[in-house]
Amino acid sequence: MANITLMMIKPDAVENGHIGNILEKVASSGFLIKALKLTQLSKNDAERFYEIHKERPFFDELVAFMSRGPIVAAVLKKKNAVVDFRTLIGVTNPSEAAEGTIRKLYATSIGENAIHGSDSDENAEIEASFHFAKRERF
Ligand code: 3AN
Repeated sequence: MANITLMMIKPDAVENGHIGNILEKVASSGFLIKALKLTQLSKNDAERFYEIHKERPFFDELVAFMSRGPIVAAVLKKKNAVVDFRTLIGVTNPSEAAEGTIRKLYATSIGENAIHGSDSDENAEIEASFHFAKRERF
């Protein structure tokens, strides 16, 4: 079992001033920060990151949203990181997310849903490499 996941605090949550609260919740839930940066995706970066969704009707909206302002990217470590982090963030649609999850607390819509977490161990490694050079990962 791999023990890392890739988190992004999305532009909506950064704009709304939630970086500190989200990092505190992540850390107090047992995730160790192994890489961390404030950065901004270009349109091309967002298209590459979400390539798997390119045929979906919301793709253009998703790319515009994810590239409109800064994000926080992080590699997080914990036993069973991918599954446990997706539990912590809640389901895609914040109106259906469980009480206490990050999306329930901080997301405003299914499109602007505050936070990303990798959906598999394989994608966690691909996404970590997308955002971080080797010397930025600890
Ligand atoms: P998750 O982030 O929960 O794994 P995915 O992988 O299905 O969800 O979707 C990736 C991102 O695409 C979501 N985080 C959200 O920003 C956006 N998205 C997903 N479904 C929709 C939708 N129906 N309308 C608009 N944006 C969506």
